[in-house]
Amino acid sequence: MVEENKGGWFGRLKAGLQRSSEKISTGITDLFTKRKLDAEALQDLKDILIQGDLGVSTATRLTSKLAKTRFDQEISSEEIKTALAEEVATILAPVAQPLVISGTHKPHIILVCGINGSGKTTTIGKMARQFKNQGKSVTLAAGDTFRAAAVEQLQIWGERSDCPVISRDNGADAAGLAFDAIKEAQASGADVLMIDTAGRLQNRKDLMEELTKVVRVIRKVDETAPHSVLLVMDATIGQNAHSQVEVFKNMVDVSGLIITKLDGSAKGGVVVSLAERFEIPVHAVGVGEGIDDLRPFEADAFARSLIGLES
Ligand SMILES: Nc1nc2c(ncn2[C@@H]2O[C@H](COP(=O)(O)OP(=O)(O)O)[C@@H](O)[C@H]2O)c(=O)[nH]1
Ligand SMILES: [Mg+2]
Repeated sequence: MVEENKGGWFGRLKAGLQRSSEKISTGITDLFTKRKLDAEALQDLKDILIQGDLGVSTATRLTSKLAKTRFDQEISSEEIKTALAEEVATILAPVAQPLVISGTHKPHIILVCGINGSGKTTTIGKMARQFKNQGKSVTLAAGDTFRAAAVEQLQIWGERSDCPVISRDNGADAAGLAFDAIKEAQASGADVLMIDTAGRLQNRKDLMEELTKVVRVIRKVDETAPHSVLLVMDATIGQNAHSQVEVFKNMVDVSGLIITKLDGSAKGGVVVSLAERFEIPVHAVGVGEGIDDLRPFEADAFARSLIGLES
């Protein structure tokens, strides 16, 4: 994805995560103005992390780690934050993996799923632009045939990023559309095909079945595909993200996550608990609605921003 100077990326991320980091950072500062890291302080610290959406098990692990080296010592808020940020970065580092288009498959087929409103179509538009900037040819498939205006929305993104959009009428069979899109992308020699899907609500069994059907039909054309299955998730949902990953993982082989709306979400800490629990790569994060507002996910920058440290 787009190479970016670290300062720019960090500044943008930090601004975006401000509401998340405020809770954690201010909480820690209030808690540790010359205080011993005793059992009570550790419990308070754990509560702050849980309130910051890191989840109970991640918060417990982080505080136990701190206790191992610093228990009963006097510790400043800066020291706590630095140590925590390091531990958070250690959890995030293994999942901070950019999406790689190897060039082995032509096209590299990317299936994009996630619930309604999570940011799938927007993310596709942003990614299409990045691939184009890397000199790749990209085709988009308007696989959300369920919701009115979804096709039109993808077409607008297609125009912005100068990529052809393959679509059918509203209510058409999504699997059939995916089939046609692969054939067309193959015929035109596209490097990347991104397939949008409808927002599969967790209680809509029919839509769930549609998603697995799309995958079956894709495999009929190319048995190695889809080469990437991206789950797009909205950071503002906090801990509910866990059940969403579960549900989608059970339906399709989720190969990577994109976390959107980190600008202005107070629940960015959920990314840490997702990383620890699922170990699924996080390819990128959305920090705004614009075409350039998709950034690579960097463990250190994210950890320090989340805890409220300077770069
Ligand atoms: N602030 C912000 N808004 C976003 C981001 N990603 C998507 N959105 C907005 O979220 C809304 C739903 O996005 P959309 O792509 O239509 O979601 P879909 O239903 O999953 O396809 C739109 O208004 C987008 O502009 C992001 O990273 N930050
Ligand atoms: Mg959409």
